[in-house]
Amino acid sequence: MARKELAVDSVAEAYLTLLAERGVEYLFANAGTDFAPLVEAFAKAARTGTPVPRPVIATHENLALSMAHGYAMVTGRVPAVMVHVSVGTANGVCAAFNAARENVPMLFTAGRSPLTEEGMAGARDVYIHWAQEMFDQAGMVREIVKWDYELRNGQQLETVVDRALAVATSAPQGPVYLSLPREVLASPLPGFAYDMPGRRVAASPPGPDKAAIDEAARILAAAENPLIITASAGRDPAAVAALGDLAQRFAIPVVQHRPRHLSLAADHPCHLGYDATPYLDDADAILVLECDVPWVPSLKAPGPQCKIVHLDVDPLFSRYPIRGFACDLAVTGAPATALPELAAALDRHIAKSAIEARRQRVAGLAEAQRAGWQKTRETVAGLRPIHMAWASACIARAKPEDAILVNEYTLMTEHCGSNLPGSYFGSSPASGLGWGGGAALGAKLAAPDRLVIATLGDGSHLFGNPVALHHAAAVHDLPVLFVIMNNSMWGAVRRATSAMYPQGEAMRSNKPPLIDLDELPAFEQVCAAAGGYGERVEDPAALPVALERALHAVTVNKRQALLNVVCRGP
Ligand SMILES: Cc1ncc(C[n+]2csc(CCOP(=O)(O)OP(=O)(O)O)c2C)c(N)n1
Ligand SMILES: [Mg+2]
Repeated sequence: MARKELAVDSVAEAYLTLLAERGVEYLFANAGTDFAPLVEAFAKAARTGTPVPRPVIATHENLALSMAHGYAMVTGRVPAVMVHVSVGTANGVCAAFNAARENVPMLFTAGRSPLTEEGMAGARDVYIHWAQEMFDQAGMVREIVKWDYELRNGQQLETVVDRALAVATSAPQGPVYLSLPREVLASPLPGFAYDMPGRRVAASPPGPDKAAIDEAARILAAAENPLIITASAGRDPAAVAALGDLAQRFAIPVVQHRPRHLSLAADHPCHLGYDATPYLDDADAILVLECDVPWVPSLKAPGPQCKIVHLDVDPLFSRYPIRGFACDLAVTGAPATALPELAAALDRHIAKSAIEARRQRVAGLAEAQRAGWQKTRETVAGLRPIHMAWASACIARAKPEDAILVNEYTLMTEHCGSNLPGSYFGSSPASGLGWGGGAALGAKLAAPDRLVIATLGDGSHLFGNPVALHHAAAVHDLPVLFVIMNNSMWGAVRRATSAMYPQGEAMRSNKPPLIDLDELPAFEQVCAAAGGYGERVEDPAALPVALERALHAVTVNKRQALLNVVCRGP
C-alpha cells in the first residue's frame, strides 16, 4: 500500500493537507485566537501551492454550519467546519442539530483554549484563554453528533481524521465533532507520512435483508389501497428513479410529508401531494419510507387494520427519544438499493389484475387534488397582502427546471413542484430556524452553474443573521435569489396558539403578544447594502415582473437579489 511523506512545519499543516487528500474541498470557518496555527498553515499553503481545503469565511457560526449543510446536501460530500473554542461551538449547536436530524455528514471542529499556561508553543497568551476553557467542551454537542474526540498529538492525526470522516459518512450519516488544541496544532511533526488512498474507509450502506423485503412485498401486495409516505427518500438522488418506477409499476400513490428532498417528480401520476391525512382511513398498508413523522397521531392516524412497514437506514430512528408509530415490519436499508429489490419481490407476489383498477383510482385522486390546487391559485391570485400560494406559483413559473429551491418554511410545494432529483431541499425536522439562507449559499457553492432560490419567512430570515448572510454571498461571489415571504409575524406561533386555544384570550385580542414582528427592517435594503439587488413587492400583479428583474440580477449581472414579498399566511 502506498505511503506518502510530507515535510511540514506543524500539525496544522499536516492536518489541512490530509483533509484535502481525503477529498474535503472546503473548510467553513469562523475564527478566533485558537486558529493562529491554521491561519499560518493556510498562508504557507497559498505561497507553496500545496493543496488544502478552500477556507470559506462566515461571520456567524450558524451561517458557517448552514453553508456546510447546503454544500453537503447538494454534493453528498463531507465538508469541514471550524469554529472558535467553546463559544463558537455554542453558537453552532442549533445548526449542528439541524444537520444531525437530517443525516448530513460534516466534520465539525473547534479549537480548544490552550491547555498550558506557559512554556509550550501555543500556550495561553490572552486573558480569555482561562475563562473560555470548559471541563467538557464537546459535551455541548455530544448528544447531537455521532462521535467526538480531541486531537491529542500529531502522531494520531491520520487515524483521527480518517475515523472522523468514516464515521460521518457511514449510514446513517451525520456530523462528528473534533476539538483541536492550539499547542497540538502548533507542534512540529517531523517525518509525517500517511496512506494514500486512505485505509480507514466508510462502511457500505446497509443492504436490506431478503426475508424482510419479501415480507414487505407480501404486505403491500395483499393490500387494496397501499400508500407510500416519505420525507427524505430523495436524499440519494438515485432513489428517486427507483421510487418512481415502483410507484408507477404497481400504481401505489406517494405522499411526501414535510419533504426535505424531492423524492418523486411533481408530474408523476402517483404523486398524491404532501399530506397523507385524507388517505389514511382507506389505506390498508403503508410503506413509511425515510420518514420520521408520517402523520401526526393526535390529529389523524391510520386505522388499526392497516399494516405498517418502515424502510430506512435506521427505521427505528434510534436517536429520537420517543417515536411510537405503529410498525409491523421494520426494514433496514438504503432506499436506492432496497426499492428495486422491493419492486422485484412485489412483481412476484402481486396480482396484476388489481393494479389497473387501482391506477384509475389513483389517477382520479391525483387529478382532483391538482384541480383543487389550481382553484386555490385562482382564488388567491389577486389578494393583497400577497397570498403565499400565489407567491409560490409565481416562483414556479419564473424558475428554470433545474433551479435548486431551498425552502425554510414558506414555499408551498403544491404550488411550486419540481421534477428533477436534487432540486428541492426543505428544512431539517429539527427545524432550528436560520438555516435556509446559509444552506442556499452552500448549495450555490456546490452547484455554481445552477440557479439557487431560497424561500424564507421574515422570522426565519432574521434567525439567519441577514447581514452576515449577505456579506457571505458578496464576499464568496454566490449570487442567490432570496425570496422573503414577509407576513410580519411568527405565523407558526399564531397557528399554534389558535390550534390550542381557538376561542382563547389571545385569538380574541387584536394583537396577541409574541406573534407580531412590528417595525421590521427593509430586508431588501439590507441586501442592497451588501451590493445586491433588492425590491419590496406588495402588489400581486407586480410579483411576476419583480421576479424577472431579480432573476436578471442574479443570472445575468451575477448579483445576489432579495425580494421582500409582503404576504399573508396560508
Ligand atoms: C431556533 C429556533 N427558535 C425558535 C423556533 C420556533 N419557531 C418555529 S416557526 C417560528 C416562526 C417562523 O416565522 P416565519 O419564518 O416568519 O414563518 P411564518 O410562521 O410567519 O410563516 C418560530 C419562532 C424555531 N423553530 N427555531
Ligand atoms: Mg412570518
